[in-house]
Amino acid sequence: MTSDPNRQPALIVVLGDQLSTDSAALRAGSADLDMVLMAEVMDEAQYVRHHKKKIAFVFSAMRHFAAQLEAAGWQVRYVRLDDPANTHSLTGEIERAKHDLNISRAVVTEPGEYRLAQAFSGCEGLHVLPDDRFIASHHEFRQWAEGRKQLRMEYFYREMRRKTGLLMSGDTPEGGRWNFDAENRKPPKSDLFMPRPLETEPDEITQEVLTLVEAKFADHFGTLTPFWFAVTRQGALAALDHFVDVALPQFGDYQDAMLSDEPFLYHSVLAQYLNAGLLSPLEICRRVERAYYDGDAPLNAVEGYIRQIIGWREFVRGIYWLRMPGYIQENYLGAKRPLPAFYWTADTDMACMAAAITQTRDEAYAHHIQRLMVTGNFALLAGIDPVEVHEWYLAVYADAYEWVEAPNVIGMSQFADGGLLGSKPYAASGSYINKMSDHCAACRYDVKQKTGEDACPFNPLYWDFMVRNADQLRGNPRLGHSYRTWDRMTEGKQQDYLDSAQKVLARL
Ligand code: FAD
Ligand code: DLZ
Ligand code: SF4
Repeated sequence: MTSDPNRQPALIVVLGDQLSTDSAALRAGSADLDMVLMAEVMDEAQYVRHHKKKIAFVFSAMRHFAAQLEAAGWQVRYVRLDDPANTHSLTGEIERAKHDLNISRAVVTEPGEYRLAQAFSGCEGLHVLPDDRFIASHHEFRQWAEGRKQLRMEYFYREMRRKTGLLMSGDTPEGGRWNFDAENRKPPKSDLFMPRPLETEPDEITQEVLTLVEAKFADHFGTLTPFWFAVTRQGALAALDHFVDVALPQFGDYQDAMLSDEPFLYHSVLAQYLNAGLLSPLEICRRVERAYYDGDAPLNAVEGYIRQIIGWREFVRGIYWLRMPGYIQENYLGAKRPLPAFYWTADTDMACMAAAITQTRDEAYAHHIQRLMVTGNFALLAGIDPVEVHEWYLAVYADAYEWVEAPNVIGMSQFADGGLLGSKPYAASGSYINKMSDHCAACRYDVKQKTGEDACPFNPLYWDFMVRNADQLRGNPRLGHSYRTWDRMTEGKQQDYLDSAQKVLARL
């Protein structure tokens, strides 16, 4: 677009999760000629009722990014939420800007969510460019997926290792293996030194946004302050360095551990920066890889971390675009129960659930195992409608965008896609949570009791889930052991489990 000296000015549309100066749309534009459009709109803040911290993070990062573009010489039309002329939809703002500025051509990097891609496809004169901030394009993923009976992340991940050269020594993976998870996933120890993610002091721009969010979104879920997320690329880079220095070496060992008073453990808490465009996946992985070659972090941690980003993150994006629009409606197990109110209040006697939800409310963050094996596991066992579960996850986490959240929830966590993403449901009784956390010691329920009023609710619910869904799951070879255990129980014991589960479900 820059090469034609006679071309007309264009509108370069930058969305709230496209805050990268090298996004496709900005690369296609010219600071001398074109106008950037950014808009804070109610439609995006409320298509699910996002956590207050998430809205504040996105708005503040958008405002800082607009200032950065202006400093670099771009003209920016920045529409604030409280602008009286705001139409409160992105398509409305594109049309309004085109009209006001007398511009007929607009350019945008493809949005991450299907609903917005659909809305943009109806906008005349809007050119959508592929989002090349990912390692695999849609086309590459489709080609890889085509003709495969099962899509398994591990094989896709190896392709991404070969493509990027990360942790590769020629054609061979570093250390002679692709995956070092056998050395990871230790239970926690409470005397571990616990790092914290880097905390950023809110500046004037962020303070103004916090006031706005408190005024306009007072009834949304979540605690707004203290607010410590970075809101600039520079701040996000500092958070990356901090993670590599203080937490990465132990990331692998304690990846699946949970401790009541430690919301972050050795996790990076970078997903919100990465998904908003403040960091790129490859720069994170190269930084982490360097720590390994410099002898600052062990291979099990570095390989495990890189796998999450070039493996899981790319893989779930591929699945999303392969299977939308139907994917978010899938309900293989026919789960229909409404989401219990305590997902919003944390008012439950289950200590593990109360810890995960309280922390989600306060930080707009929970780490992977809390999302998968606590709140996700409970919803799966209790048979909660996957659409309600999906909408909860999309609303409550600062890193949540549908392209990454939906495959994790609908596929990995709720098995609602029937096993496209994962080979078996992540269903577990209380003993898994007891092994990986310190929650059970302080719980009103007894994790060792299998049935009855004081039994850990996860225990009877696990068997109720297996029995309820036997038609769909009994044939799964990875669940053979569980069904054989069930079959060996006396009828009386089986009935005790099912009766206890009904009591738990009735209380929901
Ligand atoms: P770390 O544990 O430090 O991991 C490093 C990075 O790897 C993350 O920042 C993230 O970019 C990537 N990553 C790790 N696991 C996954 C995964 N399964 N899928 C995609 N990327 C991954 N991640 C999101 O970014 N947005 C979501 O909305 C989201 N929803 C989830 C819902 C459920 C039910 C589950 C089980 C997982 C979800 N995840 C989601 C994946 C993962 O839980 C988060 O990426 C992670 O907890 C973010 O925290 P972190 O940055 O400290 O990650
Ligand atoms: C998440 C979000 C929020 C809360 N607000 C805005 C906004 O006001 N303006 C905007 O351009 N983007 C916002 N976003 C990010 C978008 O929802 C995101 O671009 C789409 O979901 C596509 O991934
Ligand atoms: Fe959670 Fe059950 Fe342990 Fe209580 S006993 S913390 S409900 S796993």
